Formats: sequence, C-alpha cells, structure tokens
Amino acid sequence: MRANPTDQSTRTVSFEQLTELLRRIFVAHGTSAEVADVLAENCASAQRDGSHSHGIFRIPGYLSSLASGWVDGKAVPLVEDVGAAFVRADAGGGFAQPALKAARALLIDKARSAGIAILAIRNSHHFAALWPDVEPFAEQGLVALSMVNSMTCVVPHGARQPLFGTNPIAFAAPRAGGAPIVFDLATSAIAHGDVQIAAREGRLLPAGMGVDCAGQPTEDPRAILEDGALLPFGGHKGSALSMMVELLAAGLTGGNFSFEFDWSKHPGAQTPWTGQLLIVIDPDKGSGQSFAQRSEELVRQLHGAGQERLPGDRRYSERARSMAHGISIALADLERLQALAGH
Ligand code: NDP
Ligand code: PYC
Repeated sequence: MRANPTDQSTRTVSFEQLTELLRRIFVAHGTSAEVADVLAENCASAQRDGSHSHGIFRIPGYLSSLASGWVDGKAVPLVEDVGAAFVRADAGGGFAQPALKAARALLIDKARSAGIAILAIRNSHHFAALWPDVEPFAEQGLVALSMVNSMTCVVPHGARQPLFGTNPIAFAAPRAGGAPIVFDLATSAIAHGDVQIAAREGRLLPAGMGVDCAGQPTEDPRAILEDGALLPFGGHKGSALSMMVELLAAGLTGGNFSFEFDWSKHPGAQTPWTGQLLIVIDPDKGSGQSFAQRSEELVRQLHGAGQERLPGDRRYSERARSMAHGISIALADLERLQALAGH
C-alpha cells in the first residue's frame, strides 16, 4: 500500500490488496472462507468502480448484521434444478451472492440450451450493488436482468406510508465494440446508502427524494432516516417498477417482501432478508444476427445522437483509473479496516 503523493490523508491500495483485507475482515467476523471470498470481491469491486454507497462504506453494516445473529455468514446455499429453464436457490439465511455463485454454472447451461433461464433466490440477504451480479453474464455473451427487494423505506406513489424497499434493477448486455452495456438503478429516487452518506457529510439532498415523519417533503437526509421515508423515482412509473421488483424478487422466489421481515429482535441488523431474481438470455437465439453487433449499432447511434455518457461508463472509467493507479482510500478508513482485520 503506497502513499498518494498528492494527498497525505489518503492511501492507494491495489484491487488485490483491498480484496484480501476485506476477506480477512469477513472471516474475522464470522463468515466462512467461501462467503468471505465472494463478499470481499464484491465489495472491493464496488470500491474500485466508484460505487461508493456499496463499497467499504458498507463494512460496518455487514459486521453489525453478522454480530447480531440476523444473517448466517456460514450458510451453505441449496441449489435445486426445477425445470428446463428454472433454477431455485435457498440461501439458507445467508448472503445472496454465494447462492448465485453456487447456481451460476447450471443457470448458464440452461440459458444456453433453452435460450433463457431463471434463477429464483430466496431466504437471502443482499447488501450490495447489483451490477456485479449481472455484468459477468454479459462478458460471456449473455443478457442478464436482475432485481432484489430490500427493506421498507419507500412510500408507493399516492400512498401515505412506506411499504416498498429501494428495490434496484440491474441489466447487462454484450456489445461487440466494448465492455458490456450495464445499468443498475434503485427504483427509489435515491439509494438509502446515498442518504446515509449525505447525512454523514452534513449535505442536503436535492428536492423530491423523500419525506419527513409527517409526510412532508424534505431535503434533510437525517429527517428521512429518522422516521421519514424515500419516494420512488419518476412518480407512478418508478413506483410501478418497485412493485414489480417486490413481486418478482420476493413474491415469485419465496423470499420476504420488503415489509415482511422483522429485525427488531436483532439490534444492529442492517442486511435486508428478502429474495432475488435473475433472468439470463442467450440473445443470439433471438434472430439470425449477432446481438452484440446490434447492440454496438445502438451505441453508435446513441453517440451520434449526442449521448456521450452511457450507463456504466462512469464505473468503467473509475475502474480503469483504479487498476492503473490504485484505489484511493482515506487513511482513517484504511486504518479502521486494518483494525477490523485484526492487524
Ligand atoms: P445511480 O442513480 O447513481 O445510477 C443509476 C444508473 O444510471 C447507473 O447505471 C449509472 O451508471 C447510470 N447513470 C447515472 N448518471 C447517468 C448519466 N448522467 N447518464 C447516463 N447514465 C447515468 O444509482 P442508484 O443511486 O440508483 O443506485 C446505486 C447503487 O445502489 C446501485 O448499485 C444499486 O444496486 C444499489 N442498491 C442496492 C440495494 C440492495 O438492496 N442491495 C438497494 C438499492 C440500491 P454508472 O454506474 O456508470 O454511474
Ligand atoms: O442503498 O438502498 C440501499 C440499500 C438497501 C440495501 C442495500 N443497499
């Protein structure tokens, strides 16, 4: 780990160094080595790509959830082959990503043979960015769509009280001339993690993100976090998408709806106990043409129409910078991580 010459209060670490540090933290706080490998790579990838609401910022939440006994860091997922194009995984009260890892090869085999395959994960905790779950499929020429529900903190459009989670949707598609096209967005106006970061930094939010405990619009992130709530993005449209996420990620999989679990007997619990759906498609079955060539043509037209920045582009450029120059981390944060790893 080397000092950044331009700023004495930060250090740069390589992706591999950060992954190893996080892996040691997870193991030291009660996960199995297998689960630690998956979570550490996921969290380090988010930090590397500038997905700051789901990078190292999340480590205290992971650890307090583990310490509370709310999530099983040693759970072994159970994968079931339930149809020509359908796989189920019971995460056993553990994290969703190890369940995805366990089901992945079967899911890809089915998507390639049937043209499409579904993975329904239940009894799972997802506390991360969603793009790491879909992007690798597109790197293998497949289209992937995923959604996960979280914890009640979003007021449905026209409702008086919160019911939905922040419920992200992520999509990845291969492209002939570059890295996959990927988007990953919360269906709330802002991710809960970004509200927490704004509160910590003492910043106000833009208008239209949330309401206070009286249901009145507020730009104060603390008022949203303390008995207030978030709003869906795009009014009734985002609200409809959030409802779809509840139906597919929880209703269809057998996971909890965002309003269905009660973590009050586990002080410190932060990881939502819900479900996740993945749909994987072999796009070349759709027509006689190469899908990756078709998506490249769409990108060309988007650029021609003036859209320079596609979803995913910011992450990819952060990733390139991190891989070339290291991941910059505040010294205080790095020291906290090292202490958690037991250095
Ligand atoms: P953002 O609003 O920051 O970004 C959403 C998407 O839009 C990204 O793909 C982003 O690309 C793209 N984008 C942003 N700005 C532009 C622009 N100007 N032009 C074109 N594309 C743009 O994300 P959210 O705040 O909605 O979500 C943040 C993270 O929180 C996500 O990773 C999500 O999965 C995670 N989350 C996880 C939850 C869970 O339960 N596990 C719950 C809710 C959220 P780029 O990435 O390149 O910036
Ligand atoms: O940022 O909304 C969020 C979130 C919820 C669960 C994990 N991240």
